[in-house]
Amino acid sequence: MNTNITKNTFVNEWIAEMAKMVKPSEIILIDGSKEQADSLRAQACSTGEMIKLNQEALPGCYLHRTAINDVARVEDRTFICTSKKEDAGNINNWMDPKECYAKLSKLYEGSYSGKPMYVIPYSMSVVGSDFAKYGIELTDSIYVVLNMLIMTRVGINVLEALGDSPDFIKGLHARADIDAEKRYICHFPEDNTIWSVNSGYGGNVLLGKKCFALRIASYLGRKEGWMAEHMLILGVEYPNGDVKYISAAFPSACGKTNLAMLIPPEIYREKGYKVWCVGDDIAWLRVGKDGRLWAVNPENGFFGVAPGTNEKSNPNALYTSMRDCIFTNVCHNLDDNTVWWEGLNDNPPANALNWKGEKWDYTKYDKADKVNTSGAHPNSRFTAMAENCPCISDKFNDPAGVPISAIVFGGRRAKTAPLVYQSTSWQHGTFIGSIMASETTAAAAGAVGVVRRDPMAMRPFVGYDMGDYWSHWLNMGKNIANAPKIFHVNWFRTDDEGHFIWPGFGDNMRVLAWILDRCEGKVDAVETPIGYVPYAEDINISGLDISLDTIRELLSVDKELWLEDCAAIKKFYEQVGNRVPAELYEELAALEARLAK
Ligand code: GTP
Ligand code: SPV
Ligand code: MN
Repeated sequence: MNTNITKNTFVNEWIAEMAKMVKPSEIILIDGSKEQADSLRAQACSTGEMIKLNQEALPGCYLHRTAINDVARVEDRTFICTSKKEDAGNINNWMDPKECYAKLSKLYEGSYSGKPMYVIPYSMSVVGSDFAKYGIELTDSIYVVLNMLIMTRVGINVLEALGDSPDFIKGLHARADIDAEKRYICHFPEDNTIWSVNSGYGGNVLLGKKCFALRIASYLGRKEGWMAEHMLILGVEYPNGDVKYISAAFPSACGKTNLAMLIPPEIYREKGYKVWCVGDDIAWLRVGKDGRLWAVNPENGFFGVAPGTNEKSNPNALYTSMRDCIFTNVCHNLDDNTVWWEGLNDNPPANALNWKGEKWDYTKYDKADKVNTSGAHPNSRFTAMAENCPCISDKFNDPAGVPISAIVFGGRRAKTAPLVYQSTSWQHGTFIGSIMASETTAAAAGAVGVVRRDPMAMRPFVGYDMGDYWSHWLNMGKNIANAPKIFHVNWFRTDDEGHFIWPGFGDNMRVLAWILDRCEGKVDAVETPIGYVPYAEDINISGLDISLDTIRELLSVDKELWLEDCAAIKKFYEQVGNRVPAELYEELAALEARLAK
């Protein structure tokens, strides 16, 4: 078998070594051409791996179903394999690298037999730019190839940019038996290596995304003095044409894609406000020569949550997903060969297959048991091209990225966290990020709706010790002369009946407007024990069916609840362990003291 498929000897030697283990029938280099992608799509349709959808309604769109046991990231089977256990920290699962390589080698052995190995050279960020980092993913899955072609920049130009350098991330993926008991997503930050086996789903197998652009990149960022964060990036355009950029970290399935593609309410649109999307999931951040923090989105597409996406909640995402898109685990409407999901509209298809590929009876839908009775899986997704997004920023392909005015943290909290508040300093902002908490969602396997601490929305994605990660945040702050201001939002406060109080979605613009006004020093705020909270009158509610009293309620700070939270934070810090920076313990003590007053 010819393993000399590139001009880079490091790449070739690694491919040869991996091929010896997984034993493919042949090796195919993915060159980024349309012809090759077309032929792979045709092949995947011929075997049933993908279904070609109605090309009039959904041009270039396909449907794929993953195995029923393989529909989300698996955090309990995700490992950081550093030579010292302490370096992975208490929050990550750890395995000794030698032990892990040996264990997984057995699972990989002969796993490609009878199938080709696809070699995907890809770039995170614009090829050749200062931010760019290169990876090569080896996979036995056409679905993975086709998703990577959308999500990253793939092609021969990546190999040209890499030249004869050994500086690339080595990713090996094998579907093997899709055996959940033998599923492993393992990261070897010291070796620039990712091994993923026994899954075919999203964040487990599209190795450029969570595995590289967050776990490996966060490790590299700490070493090299930059940051890899689970953040969307958006630009707010003012009527005079100025654009201010915001990056926001919310946990999985907590609203990043929605906020990134927000359409402002009428009262803002008529004045000339617009929102531009730079990224919906990941931001790489560096300090610029001008002392500001600059961000790029290293991805090239969106792997977005389908359920809940509709004409009203996120028309931009809906439009983006209607061309050149791969749908995963949504409901298949057999009457017109299109797709459907819960929350798309009020007309569930009568003749349809559910996400498992079974005949689906929508009248049996039970909100309390979505996984078993819904048409689409709660974590079903669309993989769509950024360039197809109507509100994509003209800076999307700018190698320099965009300067960030505000960093926003946010979680899904029924109580406690107010609609919005601002930190008093970078250190206090880092503290606010470190104490983030959110209800778990369907994006990861396990229970849904349980409050857990998810610092900076990075709990599942930091490639090293969490305490060291917080120190890195504090250190970065010292190097940014003109640092962004740090805020926290919560779109998910509920009333006594469990309904969301804040309308959310496009109306979140009203909160972004306050945030940017604060950055410009244009509006006052109330000093509370937790930070600066808006005067209710300063949240623009014109055109909304919501009273000033409701806004007051959304902004209220319940000291008792916060004191309870402090106790939980202390426990969490103890769990993170002895590398929690002293500054954060000081912030916690100061918060408690202010609350007790
Ligand atoms: P990942 O791709 O998993 O990282 O998720 P994400 O953070 O991009 O979340 P996304 O924008 O896809 O939203 C996930 C869910 O939250 C969807 O069901 C949305 O309908 C819902 N959601 C998003 N924004 C809001 C909001 O402002 N209010 C409310 N109530 N729900 C929202
Ligand atoms: C997330 O879970 O945060 C996602 C989806 O963005 S996945 O790519 O599966 O991680
Ligand atoms: Mn995400």
